[in-house]
Amino acid sequence: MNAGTTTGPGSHGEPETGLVVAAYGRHVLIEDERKDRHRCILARRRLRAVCGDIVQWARAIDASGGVVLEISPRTTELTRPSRRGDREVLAANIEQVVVVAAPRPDPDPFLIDRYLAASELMGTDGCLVYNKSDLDPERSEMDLSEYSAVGYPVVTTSVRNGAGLEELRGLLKGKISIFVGHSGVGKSSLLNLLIPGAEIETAALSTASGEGRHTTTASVLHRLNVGGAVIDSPGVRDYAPSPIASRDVSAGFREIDGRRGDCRFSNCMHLKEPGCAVKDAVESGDISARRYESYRRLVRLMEQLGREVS
Ligand SMILES: Nc1nc2c(ncn2[C@@H]2O[C@H](COP(=O)(O)OP(=O)(O)O)[C@@H](O)[C@H]2O)c(=O)[nH]1
Ligand SMILES: [Mg+2]
Ligand SMILES: [Zn+2]
Repeated sequence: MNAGTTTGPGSHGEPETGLVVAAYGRHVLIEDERKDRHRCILARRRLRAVCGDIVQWARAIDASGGVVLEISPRTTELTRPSRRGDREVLAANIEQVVVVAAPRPDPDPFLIDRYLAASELMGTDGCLVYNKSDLDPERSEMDLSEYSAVGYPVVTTSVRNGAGLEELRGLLKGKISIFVGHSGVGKSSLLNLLIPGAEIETAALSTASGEGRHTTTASVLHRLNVGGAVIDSPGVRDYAPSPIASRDVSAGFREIDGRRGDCRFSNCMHLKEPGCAVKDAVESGDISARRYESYRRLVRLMEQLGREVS
């Protein structure tokens, strides 16, 4: 019986509200209001659910699982450029982007800046976790002050010796966060330390979805016992926010955006214009030259993406 795709009278219960804790194509795992999890199928081809979505769903009466009927409007969307050049939603209703970096694999500050820019652009909190601090006791492999100087919380952690774990827990408490960053920096290890059994749970979820091979490619939402939740996202080699106008890039860099009104020209792009307060601040060292370079690179990237779509 194809209970997963029909919603005829009698086959399903009344619609109820649920939370998407994992999505694998048309298969999604829904957490109900009692925090039980159910394997569901999207009712219509046009529906596209991502981790963190709030949905209306109906449970199958004579079988396990159910069907997702509607996806509620999202408060935030973490996106990246899709292969076709527009935007692909990675996760929904996020309140905080937690960028995880480590001494190894080599930290990439430009990648960190692009994630923080994405969090600024979607209007959520952003913060930085420097994990594997046991490998860099002197904190010499990365300039963390670039981030704390502009107001991002920075937490130094180690899964090896437990350093910073309580501070991290405090940062995550009561919010829906997503862990992002290079693969291999320790996102899943941190999560497993925060939520013992998270790894086992991830494996169980992907088996229940019947799509076990997606274990490492899907985002999974885990509840914290202090309130809130963390979405563990698969590791990436690279990331950029989805296409925006190049003049909107400055909104992704708070120290640049904050000087917007001080430039001679109101439409200053802070690139070659005279009387640019941002370039002055870079010269005087008030803005990190490296963060500014990140801004310029992202402007160039958005110009390229813009040309590709048009
Ligand atoms: N030395 C050290 N190794 C760590 C730490 N955290 C994670 N690792 C190791 O780094 C590797 C990648 O970790 P993983 O959690 O899979 O990274 P992810 O790809 O970001 O999820 C594993 O071999 C972990 O054991 C840490 O704090 N210190
Ligand atoms: Mg991982
Ligand atoms: Zn300017």
